[in-house]
Amino acid sequence: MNAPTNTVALHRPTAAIKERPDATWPLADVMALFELPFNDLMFRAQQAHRTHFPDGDVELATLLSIKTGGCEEDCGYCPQAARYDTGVEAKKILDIDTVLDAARQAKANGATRFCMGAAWRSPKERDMDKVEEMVREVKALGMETCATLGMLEEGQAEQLKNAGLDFYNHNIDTAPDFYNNVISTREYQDRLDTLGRVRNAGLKVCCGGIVGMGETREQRAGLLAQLANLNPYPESVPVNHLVQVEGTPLHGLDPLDPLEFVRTIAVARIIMPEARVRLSAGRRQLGEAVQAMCFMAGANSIFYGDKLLTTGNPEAEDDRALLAKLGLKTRSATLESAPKEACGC
Ligand code: SAM
Ligand code: DTB
Ligand code: SF4
Repeated sequence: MNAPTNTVALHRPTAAIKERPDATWPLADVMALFELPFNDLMFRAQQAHRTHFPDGDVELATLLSIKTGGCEEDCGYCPQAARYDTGVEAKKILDIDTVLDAARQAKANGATRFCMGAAWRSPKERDMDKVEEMVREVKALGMETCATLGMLEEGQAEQLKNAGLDFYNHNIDTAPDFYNNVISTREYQDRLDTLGRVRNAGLKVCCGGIVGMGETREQRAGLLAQLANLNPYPESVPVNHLVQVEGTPLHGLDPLDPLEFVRTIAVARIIMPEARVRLSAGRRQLGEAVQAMCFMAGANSIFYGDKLLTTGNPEAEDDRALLAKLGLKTRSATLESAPKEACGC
């Protein structure tokens, strides 16, 4: 497979978002955006997007599950929770060569970021050495690195930063007042604590949530308000559309109206204007027209490659065809630490 040719070189990695002294988003203001006539909301989102991302490029991030299944947590959406009968088998952590082969392939296909995910409540100290080696080696390939390993203890974020990690993904998943409907084995505050450790270690934050879990519009607004009120707000905001997996408690819900998903993306763009808003899980179910509306609403990042962690994602070839059809360029990052031959300048 070839890398997309319609790339735009940025000559810098994703910029860090600055602290904002007094900026907060009251829930009522976020709700008011959700309630706008659709075209007015899209117009506002386009204005924000064009102001902050004049190149209008789309970032390609490839995911790899480095440790699949057997997770002790009870997240109601997750096929990897051991307690649900979903057909996902628990596997051991991948070896470094397998991870590097996948990263090289992702880079050859045009991805600039490689995200390593583990089905852990939190990483054990014995896992950290292996993950740090993965991060070091993937970074040496000239890719942006991201990891999502669950909750971090004091010091672990620093260990990952020292190994060369750029981003840590840890989602708050939903609004505080809906959270207990979905997860009982960890608290909302635990998630915020981990995000604080990630920030303090100087890592960039990738944090978002899932919609379509039976929450109300106000709770979708609540999720986005929580994210926007983190100070600074996350550099990357993955907006996942629930992938309903048989065997999980959330399987069988009425799917979210696709236009409500587009609205969610648009509101995220307006209230976190400098963030990469990632159209994340659930793209297979959305189809091309809804995805095109999401790009119009300000989504400028996707998970790229035929698999997310355990579930399917559109084929890379189909994504390239869609981006080409829409005339969308892809981001080509030139990383400070990238070897010369990886430089896109
Ligand atoms: N175990 C770690 C944790 O929970 O933080 C990292 C991996 S976990 C799979 C990462 C995120 O994937 C979750 O927080 C959730 O937002 C998302 N996710 C998991 N299953 C999903 C599903 N079925 N549909 C949409 N998003 C999902
Ligand atoms: C995120 O917000 N979504 C990704 C990534 N971060 C780790 C995970 C989606 C998982 C979808 C279900 C699965 O494939 O297991
Ligand atoms: Fe485990 Fe993460 Fe899945 Fe929750 S989302 S069950 S913590 S893998």
